[in-house]
Amino acid sequence: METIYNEIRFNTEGDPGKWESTCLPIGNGYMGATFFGGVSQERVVLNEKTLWIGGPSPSRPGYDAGNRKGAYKSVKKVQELLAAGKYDDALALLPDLTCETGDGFGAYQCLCDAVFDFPDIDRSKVTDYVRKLDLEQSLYSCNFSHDGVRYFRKAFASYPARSVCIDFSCNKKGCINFKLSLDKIQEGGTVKAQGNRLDYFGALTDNGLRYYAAFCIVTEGGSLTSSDDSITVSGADWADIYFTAATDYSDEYPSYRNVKDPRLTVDEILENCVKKGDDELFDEHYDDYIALYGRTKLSFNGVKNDIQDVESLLQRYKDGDDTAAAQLEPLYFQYGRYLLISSSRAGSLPANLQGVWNESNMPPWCCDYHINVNLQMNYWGAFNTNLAETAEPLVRFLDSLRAPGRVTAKEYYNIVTDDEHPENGWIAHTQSTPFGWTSPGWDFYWGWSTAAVAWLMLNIYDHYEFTGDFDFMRERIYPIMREAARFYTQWLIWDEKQQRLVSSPTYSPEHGPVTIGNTYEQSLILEFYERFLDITAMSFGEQDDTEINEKNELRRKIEEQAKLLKPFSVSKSGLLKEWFEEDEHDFDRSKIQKNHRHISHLMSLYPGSLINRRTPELMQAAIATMNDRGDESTGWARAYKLNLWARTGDGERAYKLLHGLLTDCTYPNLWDFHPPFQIDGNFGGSAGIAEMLLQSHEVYNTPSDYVINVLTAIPERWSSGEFSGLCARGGFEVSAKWKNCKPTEIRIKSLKGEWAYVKTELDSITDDDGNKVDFRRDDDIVIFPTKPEKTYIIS
Ligand code: FUC
Repeated sequence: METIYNEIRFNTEGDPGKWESTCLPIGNGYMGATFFGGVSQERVVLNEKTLWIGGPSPSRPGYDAGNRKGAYKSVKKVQELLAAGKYDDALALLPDLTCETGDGFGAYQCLCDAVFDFPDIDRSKVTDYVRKLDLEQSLYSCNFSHDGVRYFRKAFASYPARSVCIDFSCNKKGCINFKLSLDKIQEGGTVKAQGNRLDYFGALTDNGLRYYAAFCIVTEGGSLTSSDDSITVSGADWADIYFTAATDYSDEYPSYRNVKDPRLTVDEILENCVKKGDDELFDEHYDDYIALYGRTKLSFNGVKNDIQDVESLLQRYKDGDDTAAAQLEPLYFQYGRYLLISSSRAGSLPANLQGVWNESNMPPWCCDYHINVNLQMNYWGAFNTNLAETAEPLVRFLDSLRAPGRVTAKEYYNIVTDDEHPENGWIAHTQSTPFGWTSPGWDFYWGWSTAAVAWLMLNIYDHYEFTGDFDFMRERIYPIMREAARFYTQWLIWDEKQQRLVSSPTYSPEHGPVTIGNTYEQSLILEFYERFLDITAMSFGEQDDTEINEKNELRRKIEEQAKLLKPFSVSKSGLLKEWFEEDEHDFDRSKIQKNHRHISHLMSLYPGSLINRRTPELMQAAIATMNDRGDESTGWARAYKLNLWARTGDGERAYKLLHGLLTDCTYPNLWDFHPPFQIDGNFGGSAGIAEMLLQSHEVYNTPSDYVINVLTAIPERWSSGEFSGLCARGGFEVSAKWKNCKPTEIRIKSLKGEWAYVKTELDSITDDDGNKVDFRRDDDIVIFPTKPEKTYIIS
């Protein structure tokens, strides 16, 4: 496929007062940097992902992540009162089902702004200005002409070098002049310039977390002088500025600190940067980045994506221009992938509500890890868009929540881990933090979400389904899932009236009444159970009979419980019920909002799979539900609905949602907004585009016979095109070309050597050596065996 230049380009400077809509972001998972491209002053907002207030602190000796001691007694009472129909009495107890205190919840902090002043640049004399983010190289640049000189400013964030590298040059010797200083530093922080280094360090006043950041400037020609807190470069030919930062945060419960002085980390990194130099660092960065980003390509209707600035692109898109659509949509798709690579790499925390980018010390929702949709959505594109490595921080984060999550399981659910019952169950609720915050929120009516963990288990289970990496699953994923499974098996109770096994109390995010066994909780637990049964059908090399018996006993319990969860029912008006009790005469409708952004009863349409084309009645009820809820909403909710409609196979409707996301919920820099800026919509939108092009959640026969279904929800607007390198469950990389909305060629690369089940009318299969491949056809599905690393061409 021809190279496509995916760029986000502006012909105007950004506005530091409008950070979330005009900046351009780079990141390496650990750190983020956002640029505005100011010609006489460049302000760079800098982030280090572990710089959080909250958690344990000398000033908060009793920190217990909000857990309310013995809250399980109130939970039990609420269960009994709800079962007895004493609704008001149950509600009166809900304040006991919240966290004891919000103190220590904390917030993600902004490290500081780096301010580059260019005294000799007069804005009024600047011409031919362009600033852009080149997604193919993960490279920010800002170039312009001034007084007959062409200036080039570049920056990239390297994962292998764990640094941000900024480079200033121009086409005339001796013209690089600037002063570097810092702004918006943390309270009590120290800034010290000496020689070519500017260091900034301190400990957060809230929790004593130590941080260290430093810039190292290398120049050619001219002079470099440092004052107390700034460095000035005059008359240089070029300047390279290396930046890095670290904290003494560790994800280890309960101290959440490591012993290494962050200064040592910073010194080692900068030494390496200086040794390598900008060119070598860029090559190393590019190789690392392209190995991930370069796996997937997408183009529609033969249109190339190598032109004009993003503001006019968005305007033309809004005006209905077809070419603009065929440029913007693949760009948005790739931007989601770029943002994920830039904000989620092994070694740091997962992408938060703003990825890794944050200009405030009090960001919206503290920039935390919301797990009643947002963190899950951040990783929806990790597997189908071929970026499995970016999910490692998520797996690690969930693992780190197990120890504190056991305390919450004990206090709120009476599920106790002790010597006799090790790793006996962990749980977390709507919001979590790097300091193991797993207790419910400070208000029950958004803070309680027992099924959030079950939902996250679907995310990490997908790692195995898409990559087939058995060792990673056995060692990293399975222990997390097993402990979550132990939790739910002990939590569910029998409800006599409903004749079901239920989670109770339940609250459908974030609206409606408190009920017993709502669809959100019941369906997510069942989705999780089904997956758990699938993976535990395999042997994990259990060491002895005790382990085998334990596993079998857990499986037996889950098999039994799965049958009794009965998550779905259809209301009198033909909608999928969000609340089981919906049709009862005394059902409390006062808190229901018809167009509420959450549509949590459709979890089994997406990301789950229990509602699919083989369950036509439920599918019909789900579609009626989506129509009833409407299309307009906040950014992430539109991205969710895009994925939901894609799962129904309705390409036109999915496209409408994508169009709305891009026109109504996207800033000029292509960040998604809620408002405010929230990155989940970017990730969900990118995943949704992939979901329209390729689905693999439906099975042919047994649980692992995933059917590869290309162009599942293809709209007229994408009548011809090609994609390469999307991923399907079962361990396949899939590419396709199509015309008139019908595939002309499908290429399947097998990773694991599983049988392939491909839904297609095409009738000839060859392998990559040109040999004809025998296959069996069952109706619209072709079935053939594959070998690892071989590619099969269906035409
Ligand atoms: C959930 C949503 C809100 C917001 C917040 C971060 O609680 O309901 O809309 O996205 O997460």
